[in-house]
Amino acid sequence: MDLSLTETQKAVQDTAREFATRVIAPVAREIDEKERFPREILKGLAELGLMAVNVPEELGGAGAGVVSYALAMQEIARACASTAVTMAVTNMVGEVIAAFGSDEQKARCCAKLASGEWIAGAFALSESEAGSDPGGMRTVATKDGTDWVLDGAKQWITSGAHAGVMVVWARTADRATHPGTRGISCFLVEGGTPGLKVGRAEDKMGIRGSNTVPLTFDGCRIPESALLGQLHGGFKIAMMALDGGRIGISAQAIGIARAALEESVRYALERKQFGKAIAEFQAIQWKLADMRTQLDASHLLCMRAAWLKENKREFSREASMSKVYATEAANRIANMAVQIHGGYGYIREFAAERHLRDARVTMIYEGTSEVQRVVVARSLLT
Ligand code: COS
Repeated sequence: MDLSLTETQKAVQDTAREFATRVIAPVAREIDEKERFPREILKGLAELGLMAVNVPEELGGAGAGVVSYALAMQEIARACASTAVTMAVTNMVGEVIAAFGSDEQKARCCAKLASGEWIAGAFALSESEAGSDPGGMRTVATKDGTDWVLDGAKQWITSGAHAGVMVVWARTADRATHPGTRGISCFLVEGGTPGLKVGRAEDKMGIRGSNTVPLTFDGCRIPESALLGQLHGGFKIAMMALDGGRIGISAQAIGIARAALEESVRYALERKQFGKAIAEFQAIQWKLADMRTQLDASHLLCMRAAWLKENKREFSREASMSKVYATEAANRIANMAVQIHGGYGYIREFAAERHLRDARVTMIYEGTSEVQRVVVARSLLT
C-alpha cells in the first residue's frame, strides 16, 4: 500500500503549512481572545487557493482534490481552529454549488468564493428545533409568481454575518403530499438580500474567532433561479454535502490534536520536576504515546475517506467513522495536553486550554458523534 502523497498534495500541504506557521499561528491567540473574524487571513487563504481546494479549476477553484483539501485543513486547524472552520464551510459551499448548481449559479458563485471576493460561504440547514433531525425543519419557501419567498429561522450558522452566499434549505411542499424529507428544497441566497436578518453572534466556548449566528427570513424574496438542484430534492443535497463536510471536520480535529501533541512534547522536555524533565517519567511518556497513536489512527481514517471521495467511491460511512473517531480522539488528546501542562494547561498563557475548548465542538457540528454512529450502524444493518 502506497501512502505517499502526490506532488500536488505535497505542494498544497506545504503551502498551507507555511502560511499557517508564518501568518496564522502568531495571531491565533488574539483571534480567540478578541473573538475576531480574521478577514485578512481568509483573503490570504483565498489567494493561495485554499478556499476552494476541491472546486474545479474551470470554476475558479484549485482543482486539487479531496486529499489535498483534508491535508490543508489539518495544517490550518493546527494553527487556528476558528480560521479552519470558516475555511471548511466555505469550501463545502463552493463544492456543493459546483456539484449541484446550474451553469449560471456556478459561474456567479464559485469564482467569488474561491477568490475571496466573497469572504465566506454559509450553510444554513439547522434550526433551533431541527439540528440532528434537519428533516424536521420549519422554514418554508412559497412560490409567488416566478419568485420564491422564504420565511423561517436558521440557527448556529457559521459565517452567517459575513457570507457572500448562503445555501439555505426550506420546505417547498407539505408532509401530506411529500412525506419525510421529500418536500425540502435548497436555495442560494446572497448576503444582504432584503428580508434576511442576521441575529446576534453566539458567545461560544471555543472557535471564538468564527462567526456563528441565527438567521431570520421574513418574506425574503429570491428569484426562481435561486433554486439549487431539483425541486424537493434538497435533503439529499444536504446529506451529500455533509458527507464531504465530515471529512473536513475530522481533518480540523486532527489539526487541533496535532498542535496539542506538539506543544505537549515541547513542554514535557522543558518542564522539570523532581530534578528532571517530566518527559522522563513514564506517566507522561505513556500519555504522549497514546496521543500519537490516536492521532495517526485519526489521520489514516481521514485519508481513507478523502481518497474514497476523490476517487468517486462510496464514502459516507467512512466519512462518519473518520469524524467520530478523529473528533473524539482530538478531545482526549487535547485533554491529555492540558494534564501534561499541569496548572499551566489551565491558564491562557499556554495554548493547551484553547485547543481543548476548540476541539469540543467538533463532536457536535456537521453531525454529532451520535449521528455519525447512526450512519455507521445503519450501513452495517441495512
Ligand atoms: N447521501 C445521499 N442521500 C442520502 C444520504 C446520503 N449520505 N443519507 C440519506 N440520504 C437520503 C435517503 O436515501 C433518503 O432518500 P429517499 O427519500 O429517496 O428514501 C433520504 O435522504 C432520507 O434519508 P433518511 O430517512 O435516512 O433520513 P433521516 O431523517 O432518518 O436522517 C440522519 C438520517 C440522522 C443521518 C441525518 O438526518 C443526519 O445526517 N442528521 C445530522 C444532520 C447534521 O449533520 N446536522 C448538522 C448541520 S451542519 S452544522
